[in-house]
Amino acid sequence: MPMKMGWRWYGEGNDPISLADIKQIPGVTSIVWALHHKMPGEIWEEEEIKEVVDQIHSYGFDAEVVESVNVHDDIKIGLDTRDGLIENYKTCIRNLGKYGVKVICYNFMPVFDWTRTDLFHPVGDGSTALFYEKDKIKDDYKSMAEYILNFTEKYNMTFPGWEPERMARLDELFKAYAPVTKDMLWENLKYFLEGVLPALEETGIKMAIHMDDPPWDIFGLPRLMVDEKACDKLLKMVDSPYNCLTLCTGSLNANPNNNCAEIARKHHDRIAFAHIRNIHHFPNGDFSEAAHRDCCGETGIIDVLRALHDSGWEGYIRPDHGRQLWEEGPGVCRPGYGKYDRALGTQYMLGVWDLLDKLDGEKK
Ligand code: DNO
Repeated sequence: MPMKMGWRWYGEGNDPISLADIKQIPGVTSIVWALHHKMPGEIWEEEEIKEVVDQIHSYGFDAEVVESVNVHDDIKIGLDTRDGLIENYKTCIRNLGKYGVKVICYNFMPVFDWTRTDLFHPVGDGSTALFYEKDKIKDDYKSMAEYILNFTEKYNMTFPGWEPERMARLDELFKAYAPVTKDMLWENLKYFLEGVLPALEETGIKMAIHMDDPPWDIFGLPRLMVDEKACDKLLKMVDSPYNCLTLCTGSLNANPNNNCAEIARKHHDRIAFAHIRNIHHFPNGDFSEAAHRDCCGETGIIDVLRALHDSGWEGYIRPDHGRQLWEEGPGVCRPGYGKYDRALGTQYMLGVWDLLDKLDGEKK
């Protein structure tokens, strides 16, 4: 079975890009979806799951990857309430298993998911991209969160991981995380994974942890999935084929010392899902997201694809963030999730993959 090309879709009425639009992109077979109205800890009911899966199937796509079922802060912090919340998570896994889901992407980042300081930063060719200015992410977590939340409010577009209800309790959350060291966070992740494992074994669903974005501690909050060593540790800590990675090249390579192709070669059998994104680094440590074409950034997109291809990898892959092109200004698309650059990125990835297939065929 070859790899399966996916596309993240935010759902009917919640995404300006329709399933009919996505259908016109050659090679996309899998819709990566979620119930975006759900708060962490809530049960995803069967009827709600069925409704979305049916919509996706009606266009001939599979609905086998969910991104994300978010993990409640109490589980990450290790509070007494976590056992009940883990039970709820297991119910979500079982319900998703009934509708053919094979992979759940999730993250274990305290408080914030992906973090950027500019969502529409000029790239220099008329397009814009997400940008990270290192000096702006120091102590003032509130102004960073305010920037993102003002944006979501103004354009009536909530972002997963940036739920306004949670963000309204920022001080409380920071206080609750204060005693949580990196070691404790690892322990809490292990406890969570061991807790959900029976539901994974029953349903055959793989949990694929997303890399931390950016891959370093921010605002004093510990971050775990930051490099190759962390991937090794995670996979060994719960050594089950259901404990997997989402190899997010853009997240990892925000630290230019991370070699994503090497991680792909080493752990291909435990990479259930790959997010392919290119990063351009500035000498002062700032970075911008870039087009998928290898030479537009320094992430090594061709090397990563080749590493996956040469290992006979059969997981799910999707273009991650793209730039915003043409009329895709603020309010027109979700930052990073416009239509055009992700479609271009898909074709670039498939072009590389098809050529690698052809070269292999010629060797035989
Ligand atoms: C950003 C995404 C992340 C990802 C979560 C997974 O665009 O890649 O928000 O979905 O971290 O839980």
